[in-house]
Amino acid sequence: MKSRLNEILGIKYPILQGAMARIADADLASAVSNGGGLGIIASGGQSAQWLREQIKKARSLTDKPFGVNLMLLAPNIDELVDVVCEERVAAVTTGAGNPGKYMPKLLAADIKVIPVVASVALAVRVARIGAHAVITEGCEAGGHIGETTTMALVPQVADAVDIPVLAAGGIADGRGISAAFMLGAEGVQVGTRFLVANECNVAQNYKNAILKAKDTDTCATGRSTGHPVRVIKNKLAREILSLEKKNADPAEIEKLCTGTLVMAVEDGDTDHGSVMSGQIAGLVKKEQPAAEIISEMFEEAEKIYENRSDFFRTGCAVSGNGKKSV
Ligand code: TUI
Repeated sequence: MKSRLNEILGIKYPILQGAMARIADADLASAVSNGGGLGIIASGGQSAQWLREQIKKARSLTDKPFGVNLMLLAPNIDELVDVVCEERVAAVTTGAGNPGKYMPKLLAADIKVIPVVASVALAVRVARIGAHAVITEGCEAGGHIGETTTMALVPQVADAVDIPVLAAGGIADGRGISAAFMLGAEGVQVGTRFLVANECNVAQNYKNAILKAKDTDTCATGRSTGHPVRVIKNKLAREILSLEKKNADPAEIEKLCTGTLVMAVEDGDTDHGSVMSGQIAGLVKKEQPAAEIISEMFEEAEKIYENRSDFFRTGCAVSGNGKKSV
């Protein structure tokens, strides 16, 4: 499966690795890039020095292109932008805001800019100011989310912009890729499935929480603070939800969340930490190398495409996971 993204980014498969804050480092990004996708180093919550070191490390681990994610709510965002421009990374994805202020600088450094958007309005705005592609992220995704689902958002964004659209949120296998392409996407961004990649340096307890999650095990906390975040429904999440139900002061909730991502990611405290995960975690059942995740997903998607006429002839598609056949 090829799209304009393969040419724009110089990658074999049109798949980007999601930017998991505090998790996605040079090890994971280079493994994804070596597997033919575009690996992403997540700079959210990290220092400029950490980011520069990770970029250099990734360059030592792969000769393929990789990117950096800029979380626009980061207090040191200006410094992080300077680092990606000085290091001239191949691509940047942005999240949690409007990247307009930084676009001229990023484009001048010859960086491919791919903002994550949660609305048609922002997709149109970033396309107008030179974005090379746009990641349309539905609220099935893990971490900071918008309000609209992938299913509803992707076709509306695809109709509204001429640049390539990637779908994100709820995609973890070949069926998700196929569905995204059917909706008008030319690529996908996948986060949750890469959390359990062998090369992902997150605490084993965090991986285990993803591996054992069921379909209904995530929830969105923080709607009352204006920063909804999808996480595994654990002790911390239940406490936040209960406070929100009682209309607690948003400042109190923000305080309760401080430091909780690091607790989950580094200490493996999956009861009191923030275990960010997409709704598709219930489909993620095994740890494997990142390259294998990518090839498996695209093999499944291609099988579905080869058998696509079965959708209409028999009303039963050959399932991408091989469990069902006509
Ligand atoms: O950014 C993400 N996901 C993230 S960032 C993150 S770090 C964090 N930690 C604690 C609290 C909050 C964040 C964890 N997960 N995804 C990309 C994304 N961007 N999702 C939604 C959006 C988004 C939402 C609204 C982008 C733009 C937007 O509107 C901006 C505007 O001005 O219209």
